[in-house]
Amino acid sequence: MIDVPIRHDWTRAEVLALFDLPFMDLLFQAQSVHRAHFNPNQVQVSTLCSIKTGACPEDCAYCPQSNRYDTGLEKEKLMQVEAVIEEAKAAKAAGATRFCMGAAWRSPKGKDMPYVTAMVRGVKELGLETCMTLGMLKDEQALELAEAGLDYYNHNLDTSEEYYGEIITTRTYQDRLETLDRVRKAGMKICAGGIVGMGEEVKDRAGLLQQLANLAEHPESVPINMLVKVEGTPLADNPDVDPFDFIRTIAVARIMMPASHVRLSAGREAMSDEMQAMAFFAGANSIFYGEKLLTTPNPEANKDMQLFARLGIEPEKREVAHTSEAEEAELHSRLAAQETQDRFYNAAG
Ligand code: SAM
Ligand code: DTB
Ligand code: SF4
Repeated sequence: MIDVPIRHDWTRAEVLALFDLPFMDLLFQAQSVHRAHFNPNQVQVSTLCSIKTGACPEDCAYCPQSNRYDTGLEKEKLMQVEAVIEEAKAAKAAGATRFCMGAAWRSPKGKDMPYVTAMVRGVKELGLETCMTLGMLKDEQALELAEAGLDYYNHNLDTSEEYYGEIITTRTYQDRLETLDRVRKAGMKICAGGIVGMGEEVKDRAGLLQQLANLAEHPESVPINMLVKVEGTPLADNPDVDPFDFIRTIAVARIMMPASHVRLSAGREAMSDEMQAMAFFAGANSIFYGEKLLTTPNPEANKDMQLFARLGIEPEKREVAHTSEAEEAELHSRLAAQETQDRFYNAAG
């Protein structure tokens, strides 16, 4: 087995050189790296649930949930905790090991926190891994989620820093990096990736992956989404991505972040079985599973299971992640330090 170092010092030229490799050379390298860290015949399965849908104040040009675009989406209030737990039970029964709860928020409000933390606790009790994506977080919100037992927080960089302003104007790239930093400091695992097909160039795909791989620790989960074109959004008429260019992005992500799960995320509804198989060969080892992403369709669960069977892929079992006493004590001391700091600032301000 090859020895694959985990690097955090990728230059743009090195990343572009990977994108420039002949396709077969790139795929061979990606598959070799993949085998150094993972069983190539296992894919992790996560199910998404939109816990609060639509009416988002942000202007992300790809998103059907932004209130700036008329996409015909029915907005919905924050779901009841019990209803979310019912959805999680169904996801578990269908074979998912992680339940990802997404909210169309710029950031959660204080009044939302008791509900979302109750969702985390309830879903965790079912024996599922938990993930949330709620927008930008403050320090204390990140700590509250970590204390509730949230395993992963998803917050995507979406694209390169240079192209970002073409897609979103209501929050900065730096805002996103700061939220990722807070998630890490609170002790949660990071899920961060981006979207291919927004009109970006290869250098922007390289820039996105360079940012992610040069973080102090690689995100444990790297979702690579293919743009789902939704009528009414500014990107609705974007040209299709060349499937090979999409696969190249997966392969480069795999090579740069060898021990991370790379997720073949949104966009599978528009992909052939052959394209998905090629994405798995390029190193993707996670999918969103279940007939809906947040608001748009995803392949039927039984269709995915049939594809897995045809490829000899088995769903990855969940990691048994018991929090050790030492980790628990460390989390409590971080929370106590944060409270002291808050009291100090409140008294000072
Ligand atoms: N509102 C929160 C936020 O933006 O951080 C969480 C939910 S948001 C829908 C999560 C991610 O979904 C986005 O960052 C984006 O990468 C992805 N996404 C949204 N709409 C998409 C689309 N039409 N196609 C592909 N990915 C999309
Ligand atoms: C991610 O990278 N992709 C997911 C998840 N993280 C939250 C969301 C995809 C959303 C696709 C459009 C929709 O269904 O609304
Ligand atoms: Fe809102 Fe998230 Fe959609 Fe952006 S991606 S518009 S923040 S729901």
